[in-house]
Amino acid sequence: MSEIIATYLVHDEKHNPEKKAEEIALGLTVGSWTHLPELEKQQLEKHKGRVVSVEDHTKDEERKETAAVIKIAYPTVNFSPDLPAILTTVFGKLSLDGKIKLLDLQFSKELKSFFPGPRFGIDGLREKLNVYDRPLLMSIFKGVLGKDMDFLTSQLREQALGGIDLVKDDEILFENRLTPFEDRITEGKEVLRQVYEETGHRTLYAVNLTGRSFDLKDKAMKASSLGADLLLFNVFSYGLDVLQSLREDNEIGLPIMAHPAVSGALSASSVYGISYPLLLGKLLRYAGTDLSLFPSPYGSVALEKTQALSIGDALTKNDFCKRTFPVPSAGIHPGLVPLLFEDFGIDSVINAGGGVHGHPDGARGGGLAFRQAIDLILKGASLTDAPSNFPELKKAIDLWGYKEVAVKNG
Ligand code: 1AE
Repeated sequence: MSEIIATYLVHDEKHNPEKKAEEIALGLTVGSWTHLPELEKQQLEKHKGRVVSVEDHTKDEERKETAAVIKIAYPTVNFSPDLPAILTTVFGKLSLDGKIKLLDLQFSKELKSFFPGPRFGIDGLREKLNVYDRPLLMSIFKGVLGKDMDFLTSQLREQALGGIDLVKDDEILFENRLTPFEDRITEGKEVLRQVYEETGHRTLYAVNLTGRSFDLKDKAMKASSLGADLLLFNVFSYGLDVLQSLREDNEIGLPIMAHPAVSGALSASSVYGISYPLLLGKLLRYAGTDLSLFPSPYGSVALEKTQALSIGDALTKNDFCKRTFPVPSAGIHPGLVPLLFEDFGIDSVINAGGGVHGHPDGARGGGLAFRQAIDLILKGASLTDAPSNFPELKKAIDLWGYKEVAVKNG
């Protein structure tokens, strides 16, 4: 029988995680078990949850609770093969029932076959850009609220001239009169075409797909017909299944970049919610995002390093589907490139808003400074070795400093 196995961290006030595990396994599947007549028990057998393990007990005397990691297997026959049904089964009412955090979900092979994974993934996006030998560089429009198309397109041009590979809308830019969705796509495309003709550098633009849920499909199809490069999507304001529907629609057929807005409300607590690696890693990848943004361990909004690394791992490790680009973000400047490269490697995207636009030479200088930092790191050099022909990097380091990677022993 096919199952999905959920791993939870529980903090049990009754100091009996084994009992708690049994209650979950039965409560979320067949309900009451012990008082049922024998015939009914037999009929329900194939629906019954199963306690796989209860481990890592630690009794917290002060808080008077016992922490344990428990694994419960749920028969896939209980639910339809979609994320709304899966999440409601494994963490529906349970998410409201005291201190419990969903750490991971192990999908059976059969269940995985109902999920698309990314349409393009790391390799497909590299092909679109024709860049194979370095981390990609992304920047974010900044200060565009209340500004018109002239402002937006000149900012786009400066970012592209700085050698940036991907430019994304700010996630807080919604449908508006001054920079309408369709104009952003068509005029942005023209700017990037001109820069490509002038420099040979290709930049792709991720336009923010926003609005009411039922309008998204038509809007995304319109974006596709206008030649949009990518869609930015605030997936946690809508739901993972909406992302999956956008991914699966062949008439849309565009790469999707998932923004983590709102995910902190679901994942930031150490004792409640859904773990970051599951939410921003595995589930986003299975649902079909090509790029996943998340806070790096270093910038203005930071995640614990182990959490950030686990997200990167979930997005890129061997699985049934294509790999998703990890995009560690927030407060990133060129001086952090060595650490980001050390943590996330070549198959990642370095992403900055303020660290590009706040450069003394503007967005073009900011982009160049990042590209110079990436070049040095790939050569195994230190950022302090910046030669005199890297003036933009030097200015960035003078302004924001830099962090070297600690030398490893042995
Ligand atoms: C984790 C998301 C980061 C993001 O969307 C954003 O706008 C970052 O801006 P900066 O780089 O911190 O200015």
